[in-house]
Amino acid sequence: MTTEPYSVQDYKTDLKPVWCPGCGDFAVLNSVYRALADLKIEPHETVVVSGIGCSSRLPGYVDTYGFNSLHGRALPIATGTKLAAPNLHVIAVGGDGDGLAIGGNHFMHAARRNVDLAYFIMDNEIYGLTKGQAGPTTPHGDKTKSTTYGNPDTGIDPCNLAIALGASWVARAFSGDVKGTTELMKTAITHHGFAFLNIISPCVTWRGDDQTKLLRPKVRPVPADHDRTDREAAMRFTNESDDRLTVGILFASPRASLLDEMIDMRERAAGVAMPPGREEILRVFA
Ligand SMILES: Cc1ncc(C[n+]2csc(CCOP(=O)(O)OP(=O)(O)O)c2C)c(N)n1
Ligand code: SF4
Ligand SMILES: [Mg+2]
Repeated sequence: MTTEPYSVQDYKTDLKPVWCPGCGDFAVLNSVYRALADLKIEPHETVVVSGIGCSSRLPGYVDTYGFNSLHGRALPIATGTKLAAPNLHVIAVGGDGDGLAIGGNHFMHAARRNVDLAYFIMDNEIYGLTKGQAGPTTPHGDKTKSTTYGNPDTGIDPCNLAIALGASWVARAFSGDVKGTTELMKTAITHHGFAFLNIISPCVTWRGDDQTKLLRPKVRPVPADHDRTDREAAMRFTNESDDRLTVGILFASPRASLLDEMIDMRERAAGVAMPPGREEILRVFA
């Protein structure tokens, strides 16, 4: 981090986003710019890694290091990046299909290992780039290009999954609320361990205007008295009833990250004491 003032403009590339007008991902991108500017994170201290999908185009629009990789492979690449360069802020991004279908296995292991990175899913409940097939978060009964009579599968709640898998920080956002999403991103980026933020980001092309119209009135903040260290309480905000979409930090329970554990093992094996703090850990790996 730096004391230099950074503005949103400093994080923009010359590429213009090619998303459809009205796509929720524009607002997500704005939140990323604002979060990085507010945190005063130097562009060269940051890497944004994605898979493939409309949402996975995002690294091309952010003037940090970036990697638009393979479908479903954002998390293993982000994990390798963090282990090889622990001083970098690693942010993985992508779609619901990318992260929960083909990439679902990697989601499981990044969460249980508590890899020290932030992961933002742009959840439009559809495969946008490939023209509107149902995906893992498509609600039961919804008609899509691949489920013309209605989706026979039950959609999964990504936050429910993340909490169950061992993520140490889990939150939900609505892309239309740029301020709220920005604040959640800032906390996710500075969290020590695996921070998962599911951002509901409507697809106007394959889900129509209805998705935004249906979702916006359901959005409500997590109650002020919610104990975010309570796993069971957090689970109650997942798989919510049809008229409610709670946004905010659902679960936060810090624990040793993968990097901490690896250093701990190495120090134990060498018979020397574990370095006391985060700065020490980063210095050992630098
Ligand atoms: C190995 C592989 N399988 C399938 C595809 C085709 N494919 C590209 S993007 C995509 C789904 C994208 O959906 P999502 O991740 O939800 O992103 P969105 O476009 O909705 O933002 C698929 C199936 C691919 N590129 N590579
Ligand atoms: S197809 Fe959907 S997700 Fe893709 S850019 Fe267009 S509105 Fe966004
Ligand atoms: Mg999608």
